[in-house]
Amino acid sequence: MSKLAAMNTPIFWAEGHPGALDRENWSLEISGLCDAPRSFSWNELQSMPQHTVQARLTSVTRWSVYGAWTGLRLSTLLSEVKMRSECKFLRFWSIGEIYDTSIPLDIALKERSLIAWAFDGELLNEDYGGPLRAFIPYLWGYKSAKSIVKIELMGHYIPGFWEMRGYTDSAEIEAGVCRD
Ligand SMILES: Nc1nc2c(c(=O)[nH]1)N[C@H]1C(S)=C(S)[C@@H](COP(=O)(O)O)O[C@H]1N2
Ligand SMILES: [Mo]
Repeated sequence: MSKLAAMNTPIFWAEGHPGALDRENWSLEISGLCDAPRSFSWNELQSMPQHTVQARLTSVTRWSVYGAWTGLRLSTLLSEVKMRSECKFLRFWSIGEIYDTSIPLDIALKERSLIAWAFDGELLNEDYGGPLRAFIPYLWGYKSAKSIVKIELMGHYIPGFWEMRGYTDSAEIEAGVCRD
């Protein structure tokens, strides 16, 4: 059992569970407002400077999970693709391209905003957004899109899957009871 499963972390897949995913052949495309759009293979991402951050994923449904998340800073990827100054939002797309969500650039550039692939030293499986997921601990969990295949760099905001169904666009975490 994975550590996240052992902690009874709920598994959210609003668009349906994607089934088994191929980590070694995964790639992440970055396109939109940048001068060097490209795809990154799993191996390329693994060879870039990694960070591990202690942080909490907090769902609007009030459960949360705290631990060590490992991956790449979004700022590293944005400089690789030569982001243009017109870029103001990042739009994450999950596998199947049904689930999307967008965050402001200033939050993406914070030091604990990651494209994550491990929790407490264990690679993420498909239940918890492996091979790669957004991990944005500053905002409600619905901004942390799972199993992402694409990041679009945008000049304006577009509401995503949950935002169109009533969750706030800003996803600012409000104080209240949390269940770990
Ligand atoms: N593709 C996809 N990503 C998603 C979701 C989803 O339904 N589909 N749910 C979001 C929500 S609401 C939360 S709280 C977290 C939950 O992460 P977990 O399922 O790994 O616990 O993932 C987010 N990312
Ligand atoms: Mo959530």
